[in-house]
Amino acid sequence: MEYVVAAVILLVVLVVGAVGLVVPRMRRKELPPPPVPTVPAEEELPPLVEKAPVAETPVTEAPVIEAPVIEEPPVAAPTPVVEKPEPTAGRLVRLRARLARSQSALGRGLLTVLSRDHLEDDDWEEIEDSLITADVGVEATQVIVERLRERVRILGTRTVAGVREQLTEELIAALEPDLDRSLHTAPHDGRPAVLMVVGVNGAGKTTTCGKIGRVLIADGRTVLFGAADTFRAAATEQLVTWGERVGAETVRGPAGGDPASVAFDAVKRGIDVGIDTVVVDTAGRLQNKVGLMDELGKVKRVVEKHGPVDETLLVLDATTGQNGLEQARVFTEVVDVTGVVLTKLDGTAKGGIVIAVQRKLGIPVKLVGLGEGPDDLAPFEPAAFVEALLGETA
Ligand SMILES: Nc1nc2c(ncn2[C@@H]2O[C@H](COP(=O)(O)OP(=O)(O)OP(=O)(O)O)[C@@H](O)[C@H]2O)c(=O)[nH]1
Ligand SMILES: [Mg+2]
Repeated sequence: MEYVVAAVILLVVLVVGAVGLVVPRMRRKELPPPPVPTVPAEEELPPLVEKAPVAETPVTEAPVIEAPVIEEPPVAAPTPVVEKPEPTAGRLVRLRARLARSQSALGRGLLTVLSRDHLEDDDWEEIEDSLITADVGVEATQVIVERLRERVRILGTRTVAGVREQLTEELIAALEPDLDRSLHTAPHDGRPAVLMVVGVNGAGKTTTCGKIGRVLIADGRTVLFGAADTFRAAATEQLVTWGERVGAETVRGPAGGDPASVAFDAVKRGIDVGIDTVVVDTAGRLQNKVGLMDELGKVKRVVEKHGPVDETLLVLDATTGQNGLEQARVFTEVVDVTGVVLTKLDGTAKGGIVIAVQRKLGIPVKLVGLGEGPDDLAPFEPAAFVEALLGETA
């Protein structure tokens, strides 16, 4: 019995011992796998951290950085709204160069004739033709050529340079250099100067209002536009756009409204705000439409309830030549025109129209338009103009 008990105890000890050896081994076998994936996982973390926040985020953010760049223009847009005009000094030189180019036909024609040794009757006729072709007008041409012939005869001028000099003098004389070409734009009697701009459709009235405003503002004046062209909605927008460009407020009325009341309101606003110069744009009117012309007269009368209009500028398209003159005359009968703005001289080789306009209307050409650009407006100077007209004969 004792042997049996001893054998059982021994067996139990052996079994427990065996289990104790096997189980830990099994546990060790099972355990290693978990730590293996865990450790490498932890080891891989750093690369993930590097990739995600440091390397990849900036790449993802790049377009985000670009976005504000795209959004910036609207923020920057208001800045160029008021443009700075080119200096007036350099402008005249540029305009003269452009004028000289367009007038070269007249210049070349005269050069050919003037280079001949002796000027015969035929030559003088050719000079006449050149001037008439250049829109100087028959009447004015005859006067110019007659005087020139007389001077050449009396002075015995023989050289081309001599004849050219005398032709220059005659052309300048025909342009009546002593006429007052100043623009009355300065405020007076505690109220703004008032400019009215009139003329047929498409002559360049609205553009001229904008260009004048720009020059005045460059000179330190305050300007207000009155959009009294209520016939076309686009006309008002066109003037408003110019106003924004040059830094002038625009008083406008309802489309199809009464132009006279818009003009009245514009001048009233100018007085209230203390503006220096009010520029009133009007609708292009056909000279044969009596009703429209009457209305133009009304615009002026209504504005004059505030005080006299300082300048009424008639805008004429130089490319319409002699025909434009007939239309122009009707305006001078309706409103008291104080000056002519001859536009689009860059688009014609017939600069002589300046002479014809002044002669026929008896009104000084005060400004000339030489292009569509905002700075393409110049004060008219007879001597500089004739030099440019004959530029090629020098
Ligand atoms: N080449 C050239 N074009 C000009 C000049 N002045 C004006 N223009 C152009 O002529 C066209 C008509 O000008 P606007 O100022 O609208 O003429 P408008 O007299 O106000 O016309 P309406 O309002 O229709 O009567 C525009 O395309 C202008 O850019 C100029 O001196 N030279
Ligand atoms: Mg217009």
